[in-house]
Amino acid sequence: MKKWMLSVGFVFTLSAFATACASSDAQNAASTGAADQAITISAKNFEFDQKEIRLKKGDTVRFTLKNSQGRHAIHIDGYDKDIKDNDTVTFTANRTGRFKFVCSNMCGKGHSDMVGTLIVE
Ligand SMILES: [Cu+2]
Repeated sequence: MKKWMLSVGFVFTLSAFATACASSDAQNAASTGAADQAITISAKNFEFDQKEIRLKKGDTVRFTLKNSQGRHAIHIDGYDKDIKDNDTVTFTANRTGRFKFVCSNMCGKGHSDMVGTLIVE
């Protein structure tokens, strides 16, 4: 009898766990969304490894910045997005055009050379 009660308790605990995990997965999916494109930009003194990024209008993009040297950040004009080092920003490219992205962290003498273009077609 005791053994039977224990196993019922165990199964109940397991299913409660499974429910909790499933709902947090659903929340994660809702907050991060499914990205059409994942772009990682690597920055060093004083350039980005990608100077031109092309997206299709409506694409959801996950932008990640990794600094390999120095301290840089990215600001994307027109979309008003800021990405810090080791940070990922997700957004939908819902405006077409050419948008400048620049280093937004004063990093040294080559700071103003750190520019690129995001092209949304
Ligand atoms: Cu800079």
